[in-house]
Amino acid sequence: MSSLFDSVQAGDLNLANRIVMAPLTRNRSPNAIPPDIATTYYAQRASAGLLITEATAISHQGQGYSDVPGLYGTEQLDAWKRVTDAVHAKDGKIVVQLWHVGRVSHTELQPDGGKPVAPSAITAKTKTVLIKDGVPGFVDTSEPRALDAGEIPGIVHAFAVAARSAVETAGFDGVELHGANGYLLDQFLKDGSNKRTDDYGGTIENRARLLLEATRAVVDAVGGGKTGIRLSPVTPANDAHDSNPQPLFTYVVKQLAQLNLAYIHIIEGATGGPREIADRPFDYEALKAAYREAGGKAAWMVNNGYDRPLAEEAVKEGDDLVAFGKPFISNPDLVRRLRENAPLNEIDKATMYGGGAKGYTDYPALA
Ligand code: 8OZ
Repeated sequence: MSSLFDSVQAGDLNLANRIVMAPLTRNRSPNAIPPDIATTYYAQRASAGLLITEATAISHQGQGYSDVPGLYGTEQLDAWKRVTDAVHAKDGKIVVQLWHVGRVSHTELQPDGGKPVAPSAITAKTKTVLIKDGVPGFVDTSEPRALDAGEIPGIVHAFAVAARSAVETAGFDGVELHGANGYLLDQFLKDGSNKRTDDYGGTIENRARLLLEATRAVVDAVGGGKTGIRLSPVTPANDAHDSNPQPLFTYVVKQLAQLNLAYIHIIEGATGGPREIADRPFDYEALKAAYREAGGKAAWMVNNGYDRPLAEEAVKEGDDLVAFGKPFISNPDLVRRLRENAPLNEIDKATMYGGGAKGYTDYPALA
């Protein structure tokens, strides 16, 4: 029987323990370049079995919030290399989350002030963050335009290029496709946001096509053993909704089973909120069973609202990895605190998005 503190293999990644730092948006990267103190922030947390970076735009079009990082410019990649070097110096492992926001964006953040892109021209009922004169504020997302089918290969290619740059130039141990939380890949998956009538809309197979093409392209670029993917079957985040998620995600994981991935990362329930949603039931055990029955060997990573007892239970019951989000913001030494059952620092919500060192690199570790 495994414990949270046992090592585990996830594809090519040999992880010292099963505690993962979930991707956490921090809005501290002006011009999409991670700041120097991002090096300190991630290195402070390097005792996690795996660090997943904050979501990182694969292209300028893929950006949807102020001051989030990117992977498409040399200065961005150089800055990330300093981060991965610092994590590796502390024997940590770090993958970058590959992000295209789709419609969750604003014209002010898009190349040439254009409309954000989406499967269909339906505005997401959600907000994004624009930072003006250093002050973050929530604004409605802009009306998107539907992608032309001819633009889709370019997006698939952008995922692959970002993945290759991440591993070969920025020194990451691998990558995670952001297939969750109502961003582009999730927008294509779900019938609330995808009303297309071409090969990328309609049936489950068609709605899953972009996510699977992007994943295969990333696997071709860096290898399945360095590739993970994050999915959120029922989250309402960013106006995501699907009329029948169980068969949709069953199909997705069965297809992913053929790609020899490092891990599958599942957000259970509402991202950062309740683990059960009354009108959005979902059977996660059945999803995992479908993946294993289809031959999937990747590590199975669970996330959302885990504390120590729930995480230990999950690992005992056969989940391989547990990702912790907010507890990792306020506890750089979360692994030690869980091991010693020590109290956790409270999070300061006011410094989660935007700002500098305060609420970023100044949370204390145990003496
Ligand atoms: C919080 C604020 C902005 C973005 C996600 C990338 O939900 C995010 C995100 C979270 O996956």
